[in-house]
Amino acid sequence: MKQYLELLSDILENGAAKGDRTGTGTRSVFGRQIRHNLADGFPLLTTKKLHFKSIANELIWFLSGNTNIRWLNEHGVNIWNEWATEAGELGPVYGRQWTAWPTKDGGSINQIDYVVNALKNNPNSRRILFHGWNPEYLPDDKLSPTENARQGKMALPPCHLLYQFYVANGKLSAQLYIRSSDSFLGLPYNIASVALLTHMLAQQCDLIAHEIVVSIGDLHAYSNHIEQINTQLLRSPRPLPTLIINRRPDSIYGYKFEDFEIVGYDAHPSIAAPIAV
Ligand code: UFP
Repeated sequence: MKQYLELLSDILENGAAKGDRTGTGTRSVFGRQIRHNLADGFPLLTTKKLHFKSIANELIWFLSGNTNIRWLNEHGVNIWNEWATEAGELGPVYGRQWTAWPTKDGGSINQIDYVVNALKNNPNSRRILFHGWNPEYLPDDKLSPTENARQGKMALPPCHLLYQFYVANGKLSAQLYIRSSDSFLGLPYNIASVALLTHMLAQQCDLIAHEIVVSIGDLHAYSNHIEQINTQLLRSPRPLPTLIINRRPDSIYGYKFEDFEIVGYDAHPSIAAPIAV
């Protein structure tokens, strides 16, 4: 994950000072990309220990269509707590749009079903994608995340929002577009998450997981993460771990955290950093 460290240096060297919604202040660059061949290992950052359990359970939660943090909390994931209402609701965020995009007649569309079906039956298609950006449900900037969720809007608009898949020679690649990326806290999670999803889809569709491409719009470092970023830049990346999936569930919705095994994850210690809400 040398490319990740290069992006951090790029932000520090070339980033424009930019104010932001959270009032924290950032250094920011626009339009960057990371590519990784999954045959070279599972892209879980080694210059800082990541909590793979949170990444996997969050993805399982997205795929279940759930938008309440209670299930996450029960499964040891607390990354969404700051944005939820007292009842744990986040509004129609990721999972809702992925699996039940609301339609004008009161029904819904499962975009994940569409992707699985296309990968199995029409792998040459150039239309194999799902999208989280549903303008009708975006939050009102003047209201707090929790107030938006109370009113049936998303607490936070999607950051990782467009997932496109590509099949050639029996190999599955994925490209993810992230409109806004917290380079220190969010990006390592988002990279591992799209890699895991690609492995799961490959298993379900009898394909070989190949390359992930992560394209980023506003890539930023918060002003209160600079010290942590510098600490990380002094560390040397180690060999990547391997992902083993122990079971083949009946569908993309059947995975459990226990199905995944990360082998050989030898990471530098974790680095704490405040999250901008
Ligand atoms: N963010 C990520 N990745 C995510 C996620 C959020 O980097 O998966 F959900 C960060 C990006 C940004 C903030 O720093 O959260 C969202 O703020 P905004 O909506 O103003 O871009």
